[in-house]
Amino acid sequence: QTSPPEEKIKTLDKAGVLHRTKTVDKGKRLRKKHWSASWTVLEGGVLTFFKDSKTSATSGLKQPSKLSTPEYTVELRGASLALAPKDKSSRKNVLELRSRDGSEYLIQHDSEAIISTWHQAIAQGIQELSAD
Ligand code: I3P
Repeated sequence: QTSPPEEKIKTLDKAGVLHRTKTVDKGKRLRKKHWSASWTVLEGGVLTFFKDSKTSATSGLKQPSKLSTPEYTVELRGASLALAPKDKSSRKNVLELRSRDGSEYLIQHDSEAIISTWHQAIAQGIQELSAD
């Protein structure tokens, strides 16, 4: 018995609360970093950062209509992801995501295990899209 190829199933890849900040907007470096905790969803080749960390995580799953509006949505097609160089932040476990439109985001969590699963999941999302 064979199971269907996993990449054809569009489903929720991952969701959770991460710290994130945007550092470059379409090629323009932003002056200040504004770190915030954000409900973050990886689904169908798109990474979505919601405005807050709580509303969506609790009521949002039961009542999707109550989901707060996304603050940033990042198309993973053509994006790249790496551990952020030390000079980008004093925080630990920071990932740097560059989107195809020239924007950059830092993504952080105090837990190395949690950031490592996000690293894998986002990298896999990017890889699957480049294979199309
Ligand atoms: C920034 C704030 C950021 C910090 C940034 C500071 O100060 O403390 O958290 O980034 O460091 O400039 P302010 O609140 O006055 O804007 P990290 O936490 O990522 O280190 P930076 O100047 O080295 O980017």
